[in-house]
Amino acid sequence: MTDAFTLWSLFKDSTTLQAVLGSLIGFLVMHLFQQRRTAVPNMPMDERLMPGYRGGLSAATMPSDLPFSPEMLKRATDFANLLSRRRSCRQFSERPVDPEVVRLLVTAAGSSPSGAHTEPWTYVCVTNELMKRRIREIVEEEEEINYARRMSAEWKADLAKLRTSWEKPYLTEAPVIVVLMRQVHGWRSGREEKRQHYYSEISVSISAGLFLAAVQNVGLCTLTSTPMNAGPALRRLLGRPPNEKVHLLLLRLATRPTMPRCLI
Ligand code: IYR
Repeated sequence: MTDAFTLWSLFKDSTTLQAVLGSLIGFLVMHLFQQRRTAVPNMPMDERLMPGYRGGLSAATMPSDLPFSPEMLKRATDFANLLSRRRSCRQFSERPVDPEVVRLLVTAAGSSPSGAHTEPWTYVCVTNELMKRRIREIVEEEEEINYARRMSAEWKADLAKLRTSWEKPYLTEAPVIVVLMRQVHGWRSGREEKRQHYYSEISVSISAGLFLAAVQNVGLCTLTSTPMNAGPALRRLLGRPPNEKVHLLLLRLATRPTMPRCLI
């Protein structure tokens, strides 16, 4: 009791002690507040993406908690194996893909890092037969000129082993065509002021990579395609605004490819 009294008298008379304790309390309150603001919401991602679903990674096996070995090695091996089985396919099954799966694949791709977190991508998923036919017409019209005049002899020689040509029947066979648009810039406060997009090419390409991995993970296939000179007409067909440019065409199919990997 006497000790407590002495401590209190010391504290009461010392402005230094008061200042130290005050700072300590202030620091603790700030720290707690920050923790609350940045803490990952308790709800697991699975549950947020798909209510009722409780599979996937449990809290105990989130990547940051993985024991170094052997679990980490096993996961690294499994993932490398999964991705090494990816193929660029030009023959597609026409079986449709569940739209909810497509939405989740785009959600995965949207987790990509981007310059100043501007997320400069738009995934346009086309399943409509008429639209796919129009996309094919636009691409084939340009590819015919590309193969005839715009591509060098060296380029065509390098492609010979892949047996590609201006003809793209897979554009109407694939159940989904995903056109990945790059937003060259964005908008602030409605459409009044342009918003700068930093490293948009790199950001969109990283996102495309995550998309390919996500597609591979569900057993579907893609063909990444960059149809030279067809971008503006595709953008207009899809009704996308002028600040978006066609970055890539990503095609997806429902089943494994109908052809084995070209061993060359
Ligand atoms: N875009 C054309 C040509 C083409 C170019 C490259 I480089 C490839 O790796 C594959 C094809 C086409 O799709 O046929």
